[in-house]
Amino acid sequence: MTLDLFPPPEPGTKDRLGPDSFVLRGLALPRVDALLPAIEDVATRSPFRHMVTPGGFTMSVALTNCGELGWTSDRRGYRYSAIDPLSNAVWPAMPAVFAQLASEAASAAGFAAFQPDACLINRYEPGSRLSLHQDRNERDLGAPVVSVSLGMDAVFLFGGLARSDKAARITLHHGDVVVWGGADRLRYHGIMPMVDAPHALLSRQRINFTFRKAG
Ligand code: MD3
Ligand code: FE
Repeated sequence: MTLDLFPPPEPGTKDRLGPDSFVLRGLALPRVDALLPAIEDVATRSPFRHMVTPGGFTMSVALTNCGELGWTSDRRGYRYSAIDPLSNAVWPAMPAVFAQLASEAASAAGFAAFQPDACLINRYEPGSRLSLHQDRNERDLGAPVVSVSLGMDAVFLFGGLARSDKAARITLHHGDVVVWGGADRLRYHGIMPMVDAPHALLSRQRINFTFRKAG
C-alpha cells in the first residue's frame, strides 16, 4: 500500500470557484453506469473527431456533440450547427440521463430551470490540452454552463475576464460536476496538458461534457 497524499475530495462537497460558479464534488458518481453507455451510443452515430481551428491548428482534444445543436470548428470559424458535418445528419438526441444530471446540477448551484439545447463532449488522452479561451458563441449568456468530468484527473485553469489575468488551478476528478454562470460565465479557462495516470474505469482517457443553451 502507498500513502495517497492527494485523495479525491469528499463526494457531496460544494466548492465555490467564483461568485457564480461551484464544483459539486462527485455529483455524477451515482449515474456513471448510465452515462458511459449513453456516451458510447452518441459516439457510434457521431464519432469523436479532432477539429481544426480557424487558425489552422488541429485540436489535441477529440470531440462530438449531442442535443439540438453541436459546436463545430473549421478554417472558416467556430459555430453551433444542427447538422454534424461528419455524418451530414442531425446530432444524436440528448440522452435522458444527461438532461436529468444537467438540471439537477444547475438547481444545486442556484440556477433554476436549466434547459440546455447543446452538449459538447470532449475526449482527452495523455498530452491533450485545451488552451485558455472564452465560451461566447452561445446566444444566451445569461444561462449557465454545466460540465461533467469522467475518467482521468485534469488540472482546470480558471482565469479572469482578460486573457492576461492570472489563472487559478483546480483539479477535477472523476464524477465532479461544475456549474458556471452569471459573473463567471465569460471568464477565460482551459485544461493543462493531461498527465498519463490511467483511471480504474476509463483507463487513459478523460471525458468531459458541457451542457449549454446555445440557440
Ligand atoms: C467556464 N471544456 O468545452 S469544462 C469547453 O474540461 C471547455 O473539457 C473544458 O472549456 C473541459 O469549452 C472545461 C468547464 C467549462 C466549460 C465552459 C465554461 C468552464 C467554463 C464557460 C464559461 C466559464
Ligand atoms: Fe470552454
